Amino acid sequence: MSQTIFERIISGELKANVVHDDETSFAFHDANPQAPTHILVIPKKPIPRIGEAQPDDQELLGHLMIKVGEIARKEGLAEDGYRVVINNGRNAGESVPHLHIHILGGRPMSWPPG
Ligand code: DGP
Repeated sequence: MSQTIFERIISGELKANVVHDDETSFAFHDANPQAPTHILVIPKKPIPRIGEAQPDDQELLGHLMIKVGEIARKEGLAEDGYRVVINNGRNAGESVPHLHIHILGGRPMSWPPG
């Protein structure tokens, strides 16, 4: 299967504004930001979407969620708050088939989402 855009960002083939890089996870600013701060946290392992994660991925998923909190704190979002979003599939508007966790912050947000 051909590589997704996010695999090409992880490998360095495509440029991104990277905010985090470790053995199993990676994070960078979204190219089409929906808030003053909009960061994507992804696993290096190409899990297509959260609904296809497997029991073996439990530790990795926990790691990603811990990174979400760390990155949000580092980016100065913790005090005012931020939103964490995972779009899964067509109805949710998923556009890249590589699991990604959106961190959105820097402005108040409405609920329910559109
Ligand atoms: P989603 O709709 O949940 O699949 O979000 C995919 C996000 O990925 C979307 O907000 C825009 C972002 N994105 C797509 N292509 C690129 C890219 O080449 N670079 C960066 N930094 N972000 C991208």
